[in-house]
Amino acid sequence: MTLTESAVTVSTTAAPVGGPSLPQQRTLVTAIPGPKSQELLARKAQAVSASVGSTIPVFTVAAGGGVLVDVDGNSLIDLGSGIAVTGVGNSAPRVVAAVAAQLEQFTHTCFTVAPYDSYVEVAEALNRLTPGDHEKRSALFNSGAEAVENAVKIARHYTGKQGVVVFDHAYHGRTNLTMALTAKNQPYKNGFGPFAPEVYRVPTSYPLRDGGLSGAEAAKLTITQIEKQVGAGNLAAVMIEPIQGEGGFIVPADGFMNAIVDWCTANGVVFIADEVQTGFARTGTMFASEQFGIVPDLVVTAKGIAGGLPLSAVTGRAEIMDAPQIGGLGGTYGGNPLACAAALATIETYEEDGLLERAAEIGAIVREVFGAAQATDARIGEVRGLGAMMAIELVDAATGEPDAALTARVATATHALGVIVLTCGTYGNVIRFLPPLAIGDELLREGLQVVLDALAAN
Ligand code: PLZ
Repeated sequence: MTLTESAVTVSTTAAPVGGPSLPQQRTLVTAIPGPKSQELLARKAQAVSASVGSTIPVFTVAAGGGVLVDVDGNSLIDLGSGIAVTGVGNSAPRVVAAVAAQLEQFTHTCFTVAPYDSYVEVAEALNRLTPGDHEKRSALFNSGAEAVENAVKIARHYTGKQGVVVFDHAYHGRTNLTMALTAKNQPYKNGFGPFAPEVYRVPTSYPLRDGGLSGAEAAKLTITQIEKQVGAGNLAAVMIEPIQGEGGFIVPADGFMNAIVDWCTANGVVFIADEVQTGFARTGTMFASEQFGIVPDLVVTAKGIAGGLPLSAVTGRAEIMDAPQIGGLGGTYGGNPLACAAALATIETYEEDGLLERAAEIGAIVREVFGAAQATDARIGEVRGLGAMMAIELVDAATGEPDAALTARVATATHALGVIVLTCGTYGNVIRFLPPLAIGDELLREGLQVVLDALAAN
């Protein structure tokens, strides 16, 4: 099949323009997936590595606000934001305008060859927005995993030490070092070893599943394990997601994070907050660290930073960030001008459109809906999260054991009804809600009701 033929096959009508002006409604005109998506799925199977999966079996032609329109003309409610990326919504107007203008000027010089001001402006914004009023510096990269790797490089260089402590249920990426940092074997690590050395895993605080330890109790166990099994003298960094994302939207008990930060400070260990998923207004504050009252030495950001364009960053204490040799940090595309233009427009959108407050409102709605459902359905083991980063953990009503099979059935049924939800969790039994902050109340409530209907039917 030639390219022209295939283009004709999949678009008999002109694709709708994305962005918030798309009709904000759930409309199903075919089964999910429809015939055109099925045709593309067949081509995907022939052309794309079978190892690259997709959560939803439909192909996108437009998205914006709280909806995603597929190639068959179905309009689905988006409760995933492409895994917490499009907080400002897809094709958000400021982002589109800024990237279009930048496209007309120049697309690439490589910042480490010929610099440009938007990179500096993004760094200034990150230094202003991340927790703490100490002097900061930033460096820009492409993906979350790449920024995580660089945070480790910087911490090692600064401390002259090598060990890195990470936590049970952690997710930090899929590159070799970040696979070592990530906890879960399937699907992220299985068969891909050997993994990078000098990575040590310790328990986290998981109130539903650690017997309800207080934050202080959980931290004591964790710190004892670090001291006995690694030793502060060998440790460059402790890295943690303030709320664990892929691991199950696990919110640590009060005081846990503070105790870990205090121990790091007292022991010359760099504390790194991986805010790749929690960052940028998602939890109701610009960064989740703020809500735990902690000031990380380094903060890693990505996802929500640039409205869907690939960009990531490490931001932190100037003396740590400036430690590596000149030229020690870089990369061809890190802080690409299109991504920087998008980031500046995205950050302006969070700040000007009241999206931090909106994230808190969204969280309150999710908590209200599932809190009420939990009262009559013991399979909802917990409703948890912060702001617009919420989840339900599904369990066997009798035993409280994780119910991954139920979770998969509910997610599949929800997709079939035209609502995009994502699952997560070490035990595969968590449904997470990461709607675009641009979604309206009515659409959000409709999407959540569909999840409840799917749960009731399963
Ligand atoms: N740190 C906390 O959540 C990415 C992974 C999706 P990249 N999470 C989504 C998948 O299946 O690959 C993530 C994260 C945290 C780091 C990362 C890695 O970010 O941009 O995917 O490299």
